[in-house]
Amino acid sequence: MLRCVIWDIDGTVAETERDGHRVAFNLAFASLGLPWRWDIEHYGGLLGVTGGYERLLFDMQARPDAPPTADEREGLARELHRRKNRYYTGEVLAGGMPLRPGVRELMDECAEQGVKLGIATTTGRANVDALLRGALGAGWRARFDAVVCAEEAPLKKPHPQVYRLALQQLECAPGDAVAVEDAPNGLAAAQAAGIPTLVTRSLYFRNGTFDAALAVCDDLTWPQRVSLDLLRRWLQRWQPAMASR
Ligand code: XBP
Repeated sequence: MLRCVIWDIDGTVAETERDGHRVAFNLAFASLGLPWRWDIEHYGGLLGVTGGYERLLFDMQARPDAPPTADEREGLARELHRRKNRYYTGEVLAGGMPLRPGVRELMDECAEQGVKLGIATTTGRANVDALLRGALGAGWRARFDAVVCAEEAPLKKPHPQVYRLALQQLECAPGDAVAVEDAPNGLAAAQAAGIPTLVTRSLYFRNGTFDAALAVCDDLTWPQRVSLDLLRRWLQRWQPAMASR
């Protein structure tokens, strides 16, 4: 029985990467006088690394002008990440970042039908708060029964930690939940926690292959509106298929 829908944030609930986090990273580089800039294409490649701090450290490996020692690189990455999050929650989200099509409708339907809502994300709590405050209003937190962020789940996707914690807080078995994700690392994390996963491909993962998904769509209204009824029908079809493997 479908009891919970657990949402990823970046790329899934809103298109936050290209015009949100990426722009804020570039503001952080500039604020420290660094010549580094992440263009749209380069950032797409970096999205294979989840977590902004981890992404910064990864990118520095290929930069001859990055600090020479691991300690210095970690210090710089921490400072850049702190600044990036400040720009993201302040300047970048100030203009408002809309929810992706169909997200609000599916969340509302869950609330109407008593299906719990959870969040499982590798980004920080302040980033989630700033995004959802803008999109859902100051009372957004009351809509969710569990909100698990980087602070509680330091092991980043594709590690399943964030999903396991969300299931615990929701008091929900993996087979009674559906995860909503946009990217291969997210799908792998939810799948490793045993949760059937709907993939709503984001800008950067339009051409991704998501063979293990419950279903794949371009957004929650295309090629058809994803309602709770449709999720339940997909689940009925999917569970027997999984059990017979
Ligand atoms: C999203 C990410 C994050 C954001 C920025 O992962 O990879 O790193 O880009 O987050 P997911 P930070 O959507 O799979 O949870 O706050 O760590 O910079």
